Amino acid sequence: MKCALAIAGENALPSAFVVFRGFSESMRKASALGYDGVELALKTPDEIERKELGSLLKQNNLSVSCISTGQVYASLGYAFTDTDAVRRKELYSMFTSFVDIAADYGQQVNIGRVRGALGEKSQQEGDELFIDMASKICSYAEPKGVTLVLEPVNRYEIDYINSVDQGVQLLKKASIPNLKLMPDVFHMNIEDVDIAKGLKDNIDDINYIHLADSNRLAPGDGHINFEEIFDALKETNYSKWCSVEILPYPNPDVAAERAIKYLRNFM
Ligand code: LER
Ligand code: MN
Repeated sequence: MKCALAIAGENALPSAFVVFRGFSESMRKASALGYDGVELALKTPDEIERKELGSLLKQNNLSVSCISTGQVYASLGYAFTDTDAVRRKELYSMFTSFVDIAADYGQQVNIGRVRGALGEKSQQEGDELFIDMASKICSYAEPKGVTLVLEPVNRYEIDYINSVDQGVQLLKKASIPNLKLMPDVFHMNIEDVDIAKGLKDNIDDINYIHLADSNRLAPGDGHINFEEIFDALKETNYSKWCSVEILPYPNPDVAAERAIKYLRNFM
């Protein structure tokens, strides 16, 4: 199993769930702490220049685990469930550019809160809007070897696809080969009955896992049972990426260091 750290650009919203901001310095620190890779939480596809990204990764001996897109929703308000044709076109175009980056770096693009809310829409309507957008982006991504990963997010952040079960149902309905699941144990702790069992039972659909403790601090600093989670993952021979997506407390350096030190006990 490989372990990444989620990082963002300097201009990321204060609410972005990352410990470090600024790509160059963040990568230097992630590498020094022993992370295998970085998850790039991007607001727009042009936030990092491709050549610069390549040389930073090489310099620091890191891989990109995934391009994550929470800020596309939080900062710019784009959503897969939007009904506005112009906004849908803009979102499609932005995601194809993310896919282009992922084709060279990471081969995965996340769909977290950017799937959007249901609001007044029925579940059926939401599903149709989501599947329409996901199919188009996944068709573009498929020949480039890129997978999109859908992240169930707890009800206090969004009203659509909160639990792993709901995510799996939507994947079944969509039936898109390069659309997979990305559980986040922080959200599972709120929405799912049993985190370890939920991961184990759905392992065939899972391509990526977000790690944070119950309070979104470093794993080990809350009350999620990580030993049980990693036992379950080991039983399934999970060897893909997991990524640390936590708040920068008590401060960014301490949080990032505590997380990797604790997780290495299980990996
Ligand atoms: C938000 O809570 C989160 O976990 C992100 O990864 C999803 O956009
Ligand atoms: Mn997450």
